[in-house]
Amino acid sequence: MVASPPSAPKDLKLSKLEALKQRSHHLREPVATELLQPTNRFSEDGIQILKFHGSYQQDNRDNRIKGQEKDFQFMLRTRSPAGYIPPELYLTLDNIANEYGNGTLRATTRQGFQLHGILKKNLKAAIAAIVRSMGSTLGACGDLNRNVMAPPAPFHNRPEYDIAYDYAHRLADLLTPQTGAYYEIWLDGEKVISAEEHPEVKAARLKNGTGTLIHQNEEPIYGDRYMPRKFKCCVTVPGDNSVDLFSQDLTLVVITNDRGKLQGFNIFAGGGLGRTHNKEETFARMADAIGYVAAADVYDLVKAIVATQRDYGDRQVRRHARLKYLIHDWGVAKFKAKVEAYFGKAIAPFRPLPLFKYQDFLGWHPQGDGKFFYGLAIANGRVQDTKELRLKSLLYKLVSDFNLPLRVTPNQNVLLCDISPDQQAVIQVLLDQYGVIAPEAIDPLERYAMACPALPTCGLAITESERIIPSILGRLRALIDRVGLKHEHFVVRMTGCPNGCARPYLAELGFVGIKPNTYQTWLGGSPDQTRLAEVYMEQLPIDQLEAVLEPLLVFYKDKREVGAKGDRPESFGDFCHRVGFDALRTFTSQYQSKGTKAKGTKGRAKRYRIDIRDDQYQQLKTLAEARGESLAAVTRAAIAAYLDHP
Ligand code: SRM
Ligand code: SF4
Repeated sequence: MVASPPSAPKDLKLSKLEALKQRSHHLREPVATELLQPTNRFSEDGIQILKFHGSYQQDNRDNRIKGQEKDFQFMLRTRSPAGYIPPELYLTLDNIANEYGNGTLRATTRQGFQLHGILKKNLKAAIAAIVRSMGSTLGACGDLNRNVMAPPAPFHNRPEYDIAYDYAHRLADLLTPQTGAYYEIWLDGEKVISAEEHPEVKAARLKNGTGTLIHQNEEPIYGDRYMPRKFKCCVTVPGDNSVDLFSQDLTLVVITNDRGKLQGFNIFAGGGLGRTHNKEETFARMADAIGYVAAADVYDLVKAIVATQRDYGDRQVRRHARLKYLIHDWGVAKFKAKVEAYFGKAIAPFRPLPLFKYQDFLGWHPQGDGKFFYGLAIANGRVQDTKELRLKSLLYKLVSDFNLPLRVTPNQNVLLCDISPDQQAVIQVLLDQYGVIAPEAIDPLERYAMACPALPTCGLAITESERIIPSILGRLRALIDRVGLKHEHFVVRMTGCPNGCARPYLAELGFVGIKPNTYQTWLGGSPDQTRLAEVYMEQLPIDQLEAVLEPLLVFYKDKREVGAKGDRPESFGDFCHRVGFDALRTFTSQYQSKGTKAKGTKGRAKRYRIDIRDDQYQQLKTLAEARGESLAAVTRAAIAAYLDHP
């Protein structure tokens, strides 16, 4: 029995940002007016509304000089469902980076591209060029549905992959803002159609729901004030966690029948990673399994979930406004009941799923349609030319010479798609010539690592991230080799603040900037990002990286489960999770590094734990003090004496 349609709570008083959204006239003002003003920046209100158009006002923090005006510039982010970037769009982005930006592009953790360093006077030309090249930045930032993710691999012989890709686009279209503001402001009203919407999406957007639609509104799904906060979705296939599905507000998992025909979707909801240091009421959260929906009803269910968050999400306290807090506060049962009230029927039970695995799709792969794709690694997503690797020039050449579409991966890499067999050899020659190394030759520590941009562009960064991670990974590699784990690797992710943009809370080793040169350290995530890590150390000064990690790695080396021959041994994250942080800390406290071990011992001294009573401990301690010897020496002597005459 489904409850009657909901009546959303009425806000007592609108918060500053809610009032701003309300009077923005569906994202028009004050951006439209301020864009025409001969200034190099927007007002505070302008900055907030500009985000919905896919742009952030930033300044180059390296160039800050006390007392002088900041070096204002803008970041632009594409909205590219499933990471799809048509060739003409890529070439345009490259041109904009050269002409108006800082000369680099950056593949993001949500499968878009970012451009940095654009001046206000060039913003309109840049956005217009993107839209005319089949791209968009609308809704890439702001309080609405963000870029919809999907596994990027174009496996055309595995129907579930094509379905996930298709539905990522449909979901993106369904939840795209309907306001005319974007075209009015950036294209002088010219409505450029980038791709035809699926007719089902058009119909679904306007279908009269039980409270899901706001009638007579330019934004029938969002209304005047859009969402309380950003909203993030993905569509994936059973077993594929390339999208970090547990970190999303809403995840759809494609369910097909034996013949690969779409039946429906499993639904997860309530994931999210953003936190604030020292504010326990903010936390990273894994999405919960909600249920199953038949394909015919999927739009209605998505609209019902969006409407639930739209109407009940916290619009007073932004820090508490994401869907994850609503589900946490209500519990899954109440959340489901509210969603069902909008949906108009009960949500079916969740279908069984295989275990999810992480995949990065690097290197050559058949697409299953006679063509191939090549997954190209991009360190931290930064597309630029260096002495060793002329990545930016290579990508431009490959896309322009062969007209290849790209798919950005959720791990800040790109897949070059639709390569015909006769192009493969010549493309491989170009990859070699420009300095690309085979995926197997990349240190897996680097291959699976991610870092957010942080300094100098991100206004919220507390520490370095993208710029420091290469040296951190180098030090980690040296340490791992030194403790005798030469072929071992694990997932390392780093961010310059607790917002979680490179999803560090799902890594096996996560570094989260907490104060300059100091990182909160997270351990215990799984290699497939299916478990949340936990804080192991509140503040790790980065110069103590080796001292802190060495005992953990040695403990791991000695005590991990090895399994059958040929199997990969237990991973570092799984190990930390299994033994628990108490055991890690105990081992660490008793650990003597090779560098400090007693003279004459070969290798690291072995340590054992023995329980003794409090009074015995006190007796040993008193004796040790009286004799001026160490507690350990006195204890050893006492045990030896007993063993000699038991
Ligand atoms: Fe993020 C804010 C960069 C993915 C959580 N994020 C920012 C801003 C815009 C900083 C700001 O508000 O001034 C960063 C711009 C930095 C710069 O200089 O470019 C920024 N976020 C990024 C990107 C580029 C990181 C990357 O290495 O690729 C990612 C862009 C994705 C995209 O194409 O849309 C990016 N951000 C994420 C993710 C990961 C994800 O979505 O899968 C998260 C964690 C998941 C989540 O949302 O829970 C994330 N970003 C945040 C938050 C915290 C949100 C929260 O709920 O508390 C903020 C701050 C905010 O919104 O107030 C933030
Ligand atoms: Fe900026 Fe923090 Fe996101 Fe890094 S995690 S990009 S520092 S907001």
